[in-house]
Amino acid sequence: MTITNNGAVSETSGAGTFTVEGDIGILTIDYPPVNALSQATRQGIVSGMQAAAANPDVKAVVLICAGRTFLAGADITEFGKPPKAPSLREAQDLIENSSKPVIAAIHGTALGGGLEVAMCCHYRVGVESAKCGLPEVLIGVLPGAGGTQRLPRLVGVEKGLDMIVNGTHVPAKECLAMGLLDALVPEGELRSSAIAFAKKVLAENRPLRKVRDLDDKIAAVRGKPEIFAAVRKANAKKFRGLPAPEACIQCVEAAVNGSFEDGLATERRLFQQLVTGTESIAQRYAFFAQREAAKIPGIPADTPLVDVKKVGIIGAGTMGGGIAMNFANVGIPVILVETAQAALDRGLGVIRKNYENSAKKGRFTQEEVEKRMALLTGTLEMEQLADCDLVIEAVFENMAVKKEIFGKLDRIVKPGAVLATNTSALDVNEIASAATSRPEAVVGMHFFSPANVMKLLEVVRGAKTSDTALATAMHIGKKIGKVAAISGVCPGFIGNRILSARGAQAHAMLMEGAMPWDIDQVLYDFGMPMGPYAMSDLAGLDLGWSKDKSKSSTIREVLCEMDRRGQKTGAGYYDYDENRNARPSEVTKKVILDFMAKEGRTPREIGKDEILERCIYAMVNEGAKILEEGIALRASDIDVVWLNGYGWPVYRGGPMFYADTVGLDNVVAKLKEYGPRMGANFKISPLLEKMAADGKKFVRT
Ligand code: T1G
Repeated sequence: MTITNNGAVSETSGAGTFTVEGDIGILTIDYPPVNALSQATRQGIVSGMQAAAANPDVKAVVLICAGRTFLAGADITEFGKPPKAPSLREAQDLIENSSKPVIAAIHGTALGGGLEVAMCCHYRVGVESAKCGLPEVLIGVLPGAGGTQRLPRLVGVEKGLDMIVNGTHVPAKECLAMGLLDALVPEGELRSSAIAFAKKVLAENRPLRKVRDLDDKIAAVRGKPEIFAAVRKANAKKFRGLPAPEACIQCVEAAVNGSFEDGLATERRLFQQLVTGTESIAQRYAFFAQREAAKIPGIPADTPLVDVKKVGIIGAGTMGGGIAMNFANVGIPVILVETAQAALDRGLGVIRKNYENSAKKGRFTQEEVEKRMALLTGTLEMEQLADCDLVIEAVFENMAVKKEIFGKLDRIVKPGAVLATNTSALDVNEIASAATSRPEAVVGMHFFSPANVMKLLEVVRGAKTSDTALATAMHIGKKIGKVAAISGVCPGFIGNRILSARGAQAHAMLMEGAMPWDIDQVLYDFGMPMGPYAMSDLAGLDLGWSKDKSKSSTIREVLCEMDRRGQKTGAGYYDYDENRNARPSEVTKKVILDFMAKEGRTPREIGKDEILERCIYAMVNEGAKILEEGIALRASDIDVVWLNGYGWPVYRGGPMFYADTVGLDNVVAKLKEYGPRMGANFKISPLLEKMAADGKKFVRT
């Protein structure tokens, strides 16, 4: 490492470059894509800090990153591998024990270990668009480099605890207000502003304040265990099955009740427990699987994308309105088309009400509500969509209606636009055939209700869908905050097809002696947010049901005929009290037993293991078929769909990851053991059998 004055650039060491401008040393980390704290990054920090200490001209140091973001955390790919020197702790100690003030200059996202490094600096400045967070809990670990000890000292225990157990990325303005940042600096002037800040610190001879020595904010809650009890109680449901949040809380409790070093020791101990646990391995797998799903093998990396500046949505109902909100949220104008003014007014009214509710909860300012509403317009004339770059059809599931719409879009919308259908199961190829002049422009964009909330977007690739249409749908999906996964064309695509496989087993078991609440309880205990019958009651049993065509041919039909159409009627599979609390129903039980008697069936006791295995392994088997048929590109894409669209517990990785943890040979053996009980039409996937025989796994971790 050779250093010369007047800003001559030194040689780099690792991912760090150290330069000196006057009496300020600038340590720049450049480790694309997110300046993760890899070995090279840690080496860069260590060498740069050593150079700063050794250079008498250097009076203060600015730590800044090149590229799109400040340090975004430890390099997750290094987890589970032998540690490589220098350690993160060594880099942090050089900063925190520096005799010269060190200023962190933050842009993008200072996350995890990145923020933990910044909290070892004496000061932190950031641009307004920056965010800070300790999201380790989201990958099943905890801030393991002093974050649980330093953050509460800087921002207070309650705010620190909230950030740590929720892994939130906090905007710079809030970080300034809570004391995590010392100054906000103009966008595009981070480097110069940070240097000016460093000079100011020197000129004012400000103290070299170590965060670890701050005590007032944690002393304020000493002897108040109720703070931690309240966080545990408030989050019990959300944290169900996840060990990391509880460990985070214990670390912050240690920060309050003990010395800094003892707190660090607690943090280190609990981190080690978590990082080797199956839950964190599953959560880290889910993190990378989501990013893998965004990659489209086989299409050129430079495939041109449609620049989506204006979106048209056909249908301003629940789905159309929810979809529209996603685009308005990111500043993209939307024009909604309806067939009647009343429907249009109702649709826009529901959107406004949703935004107003968010404003009431403090998520939006009223000004932000109005900004979004200004981007949403409506029309009764489809011709108004002519200049849209993307049109999404979100009308009811009727093929004839959809084909008529796509025929019109084909004639109206400018060339080059992407024409998407939000169908949840219909044949995208058949819909595309109606856009006679441009089937290649047609793609499926299957949103999940509520479309403005649910993360999953299934992007359905038709036989003729062009690379541009596909890549644009994936790109815009990410831009509006969705987790997108590609599916081929088949009934139900990936998610609903697997849901049907599970439902078939559940319904079969109803006719063998299990009650809806038995099945729901098993799946809830497994980690699902709710079972199929509670879900049906929530959504309404009468979706797709018609009174005049109903022939009492299924349990669902009979319940609907009894006006037991779910929570909305106070009864469905379950009975509900005035607060919609569910309880098993003797009425439903009798309907089921009568059905069984009619079919000459005798109820049998079905164990919890059988309920779980028949439901989950049927899902795995269907996933294997989806892979065999090329409907999904990767087994991990199937997991991404179920993690983000159906509430599969993240600490179990997804159906395919879970099957690997059980062992595919055990899955196949159980499916064979249940044999005919799985149903006359049930066939074990040849791919699943072969992988089991070959000792293979679906996914790599
Ligand atoms: N380690 C390794 N690779 C990472 C990474 C990380 N921390 N973060 C992102 N990547 C890769 C990602 O896989 C993708 O790769 C590319 O970077 C772009 O990511 C001691 C132990 C920073 C907000 O949890 O939240 O610090 O697919 O597509 O949408 O206490 O990445 O291109 O090959 O997500 O602009 C804590 C995780 C770690 C942050 C950017 N930090 N990352 O989002 O890009 S644990 C995190 C993110 C820790 C300490 C503990 C996001 C982002 P590829 P991307 P993005």
